[in-house]
Amino acid sequence: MSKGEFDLVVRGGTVVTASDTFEGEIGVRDGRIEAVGRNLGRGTEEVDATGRLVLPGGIDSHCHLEELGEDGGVQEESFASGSAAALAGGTTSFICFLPQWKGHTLAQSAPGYEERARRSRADYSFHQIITDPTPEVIEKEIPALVARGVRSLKVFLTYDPLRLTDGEFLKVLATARRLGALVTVHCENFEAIGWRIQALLAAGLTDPLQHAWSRPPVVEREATHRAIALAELVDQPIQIFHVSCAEAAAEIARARARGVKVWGETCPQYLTLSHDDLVQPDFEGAKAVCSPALREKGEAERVWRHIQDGTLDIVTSDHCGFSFHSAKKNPGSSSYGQGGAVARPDGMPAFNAIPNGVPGIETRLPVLFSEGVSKGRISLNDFVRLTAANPARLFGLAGKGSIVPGADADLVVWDPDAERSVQNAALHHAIDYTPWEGLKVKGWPTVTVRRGEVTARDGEVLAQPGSGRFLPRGPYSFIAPTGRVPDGFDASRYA
Ligand code: DUC
Ligand code: ZN
Ligand code: ZN
Repeated sequence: MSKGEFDLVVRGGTVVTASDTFEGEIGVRDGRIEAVGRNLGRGTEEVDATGRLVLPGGIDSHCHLEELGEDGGVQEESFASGSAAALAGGTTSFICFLPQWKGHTLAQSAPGYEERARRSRADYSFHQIITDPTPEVIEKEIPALVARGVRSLKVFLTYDPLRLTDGEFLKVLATARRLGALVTVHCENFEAIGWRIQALLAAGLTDPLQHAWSRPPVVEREATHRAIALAELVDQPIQIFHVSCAEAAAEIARARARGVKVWGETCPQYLTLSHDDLVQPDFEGAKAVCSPALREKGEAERVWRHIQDGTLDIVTSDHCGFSFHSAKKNPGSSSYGQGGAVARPDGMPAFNAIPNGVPGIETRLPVLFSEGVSKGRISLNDFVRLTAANPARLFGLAGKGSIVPGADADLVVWDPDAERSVQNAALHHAIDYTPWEGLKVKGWPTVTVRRGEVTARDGEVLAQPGSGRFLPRGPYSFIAPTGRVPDGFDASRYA
């Protein structure tokens, strides 16, 4: 192929960003967008987007890949398979989690994890999970980590080996404030869930549906309220992960109205699934066990409303690599559960031993597009904002999430009219099911470009393992504290 003016030109499509929709061509050189306009010169490679949309590559800022357990267990989804699924589904960058095992330093936890991540085909960054904020972790390890570009911490307010007490959470918030990092929070009340689990087991109620009964919306609402209140006390910006119900979203809206810097994330499962998915024959309800839990029918529509009113800023997958046969029906010692296995007469685990989480890194964009844009709940620009622009802005991913000269050439050519039925057999993840099996969707990605390279086309993944890049995140002003602390006393400088 003779050399063109650009390495790649995407032509003929309707370009959509978080703020604009226009007919245009995109010229790419050295992995970056060089020109956006009309009548651009030839590209060495050309992508025909006639009749299609051209969107910024998706950013999935919350997914679990190849996580290593202290017992030597590894989550089934590898970086190579999970990132193939990401690219096939139109996602060019993701943020996953560096684990901390309780009782261990960060350095001792999950050795070799960053080495494993280098197998990714998509670009990636990390959140650091903090389960044990010892003086060494707080004073030495977190500062070193932030300096290396890991600029967000994840804390859990539930799960036995992961959760923090309020006092520990305050220490993490104060540390993040001093260092200019964002704190992301899993909000559920651990003690309340434990109390409900014991009662449900004592009553002989052990089905997957009881997973939802063990952690109803009030449990999430209380923890969301508490997380925001403690963040407000410290004046540390936070993001509430995976909001599943209107009650929790309302806590975010109320806090925002009084000027607190708090953002909200939700996931396709909370916009499309319900208790009905937990009540399925042959133990298949286990496929829909995730936390926070799925809610009663009707709740999803209320969560959509909080997307529409701007309370929820981001839609991620919370992708988890637990297959139905190997993990959901045969739990090992996953951290994402609460309580030991109770034997049921059918040999299946009780609800509280089923590992929590659903796979969705590849279906996130098609399901959201179909249920959101195609069904008229959100606009095209909202779709881009929720899935690419806001994750980039909120997590400081410079050069990502937009289509402007100078940005990384991460693009998805999207067919808004393609009608598909979601089939696990056609997905690229390593998991043996999708909770959206058989869902009819309208809208599907056809070509995914990552830093100027065509990485997936019509369901075929072309990128090689190891072609993704680590994305270090430097300081960014969007997450600066407000400067308002109770009584004008900034305790985080001393604690
Ligand atoms: N929720 C899940 O469902 N799985 C993993 C972690 C989480 O918070
Ligand atoms: Zn979580
Ligand atoms: Zn998660």
